[in-house]
Amino acid sequence: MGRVTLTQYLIEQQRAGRINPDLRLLIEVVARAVKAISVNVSKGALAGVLGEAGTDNVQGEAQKKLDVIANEILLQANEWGGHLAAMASEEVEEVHQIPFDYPKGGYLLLFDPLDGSSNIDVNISVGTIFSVLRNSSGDGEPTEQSFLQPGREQVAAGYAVYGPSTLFVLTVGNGVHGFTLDREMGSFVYTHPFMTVPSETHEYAINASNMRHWEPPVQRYIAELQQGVLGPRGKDFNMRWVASMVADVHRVLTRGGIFMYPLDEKCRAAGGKLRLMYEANPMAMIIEQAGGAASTGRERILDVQPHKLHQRVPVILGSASEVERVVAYHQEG
Ligand code: P6P
Repeated sequence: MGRVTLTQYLIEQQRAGRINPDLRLLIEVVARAVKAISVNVSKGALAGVLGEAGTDNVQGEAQKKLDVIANEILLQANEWGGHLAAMASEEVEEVHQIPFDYPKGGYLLLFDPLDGSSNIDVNISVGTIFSVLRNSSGDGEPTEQSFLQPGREQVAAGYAVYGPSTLFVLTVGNGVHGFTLDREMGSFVYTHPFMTVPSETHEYAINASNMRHWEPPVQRYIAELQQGVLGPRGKDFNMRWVASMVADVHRVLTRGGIFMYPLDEKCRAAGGKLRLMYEANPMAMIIEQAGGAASTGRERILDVQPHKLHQRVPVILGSASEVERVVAYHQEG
């Protein structure tokens, strides 16, 4: 069989009635922006794009030059196509309106342009995460309120992971599909059809330095994993923590596992560490579409009713049986 590209996959999804031409164009434009970000990320020190930008983002975090570059690439790529009503970015406080001289469409695009960017300067994989909602504000200019829809309303979600290869992973509600960037051809090749999260696993991902801050259910769950074959789980487990959500979640999607950034005493006041609208929600849609589960520990992530565009939320996602166990421990208190 000849190589199928992202474009061909999207045309087939459109023919099957799963997406419309505007959503197809939206995803193709995001994928094109991802290619441009990949080129910048892969240049590293050669292009003077490493290091701090000298500015802070809405989260109060020091921006890397590549954070700013990736954000600009995504905003500029998506402004003119006529498929969007507005955009929201981790790097920008306010809703980004479509310039008045461009036509508007029916979708809202949210993204974390370069997640895990603290890893950039040490050459560790980073990624882009995006989420697509239908515009709920009619003909008026979209406001923050227009974006505040539960994750179950997403019509598409995906990420790019800039690792040894650049992968574009996407769901439009018909399973999860991966595409590998062919740098010579400049196209995304359909390499990972119907990705699924293995239900059983022996790997967990959590920042163990926060152990003393965790709530009892998480303390119990992790302690049992660490007791290994001598403990109630009856088998040994391995731990991984890249500190780049896209890299950690991609590993979970590819070979199973559980990824956890739970509520702890350090991040309790903020509601969690990871952002709901453009990190937790898109990853939760991907993981559920791949047969896994995604919870805050107390609630399905995709059912969380947002109250603020940049709000944070606890994240426990991956192999369904593991997530269900953690949720059960929260219910037991
Ligand atoms: P910590 C990166 O800054 C990020 O938002 C996620 O990509 C990652 O999973 C998490 O924070 C890492 O947090 O506390 O381990 O540095």
